[in-house]
Amino acid sequence: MRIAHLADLHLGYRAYHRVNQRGMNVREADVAEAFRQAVARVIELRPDLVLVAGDVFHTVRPSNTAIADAFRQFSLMADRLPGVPIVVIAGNHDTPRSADTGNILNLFREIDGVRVVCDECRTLKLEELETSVWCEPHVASFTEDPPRREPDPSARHNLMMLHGILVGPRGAEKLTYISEYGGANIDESSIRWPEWDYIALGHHHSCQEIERNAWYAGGLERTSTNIWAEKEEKGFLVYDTEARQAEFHAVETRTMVDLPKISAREMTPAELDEAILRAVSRVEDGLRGKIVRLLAFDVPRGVVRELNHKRIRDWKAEAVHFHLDVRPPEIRRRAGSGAPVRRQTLREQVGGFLEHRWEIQDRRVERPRLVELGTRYVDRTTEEG
Ligand SMILES: [Mn+2]
Repeated sequence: MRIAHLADLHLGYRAYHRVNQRGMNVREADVAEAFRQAVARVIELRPDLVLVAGDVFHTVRPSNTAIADAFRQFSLMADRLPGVPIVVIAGNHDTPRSADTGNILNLFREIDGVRVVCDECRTLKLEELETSVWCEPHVASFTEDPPRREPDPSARHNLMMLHGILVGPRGAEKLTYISEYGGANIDESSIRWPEWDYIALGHHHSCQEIERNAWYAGGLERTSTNIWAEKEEKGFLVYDTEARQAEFHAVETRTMVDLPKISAREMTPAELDEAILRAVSRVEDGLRGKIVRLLAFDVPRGVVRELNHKRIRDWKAEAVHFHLDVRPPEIRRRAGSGAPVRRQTLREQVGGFLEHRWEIQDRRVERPRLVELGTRYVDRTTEEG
């Protein structure tokens, strides 16, 4: 049996306040386009089964455009692959905090051939394939006691699909960055790995083998909290249960360029400007249509002020996103090992997390206010000892 395994589509994701000719956020359009490509490719590949391991949508309330687009693509896939079951579970992004909000993924139940599991663990029996799929959506994993994950003895093939972050030696070794906060922790020892023909994982945004029979498919576009950690190609997997082998199928994504870092120590503004210009000119065919980052370390505030901001603004206008990430000199202190390190204070960690990492799902929350409140609470606990 050949299984197409997709995950973390994040349809409706938006970033950078940049719109295309049709008035659509450029990144939202990119994500939709990556999914279109993936669907077209899945249709060509004619798998026996399609698994979508959570985070179909980036938010609990995606835009109408994102919903309509997703519905169209799932309908197309179901229509072109008659008799091929398409099984979808909810991830942390498309699971509302309150049960009475209802899950938008349930809409896809209207499509013949699509099955959706949002609210609890369920074993789906796919008679035509003599296969059972243990479906474990985010809410079901997000509990203190892990569910008892049992293969179905009456099935020829037993598959498992879940969405979360593996906690244990495999996760520690193989999940090298945090895709996103807010995922369920899945204790590796609660899974009896060899008992399953395939384990389709979602949540980690890079394609990653965990065991020979267990993979994260990774996302189709770069939508992690820190996209710069997603250097690899994006796409989906086709797993063959007989050969016990996974094949990766890449999709085309927006070009992302992370320029070599500049160490600006002792540089004058003119020298740093020159170094920045040199770095940016190295981008082949210019910045247009690209997401570009340039990191410069050890830049004092006074130097930042005197940089050529007009030119930087032009680059920002040209690229889809140009991020000149200028960092001030760090206060260093010697640690026991002799290496110069500076540990962040708890206040800085909390502030940084809320400022850059925490994904605000509720529009009423203002980020500056959130950061202010978070750091104030830290201060208060410190004061109270
Ligand atoms: Mn995700």
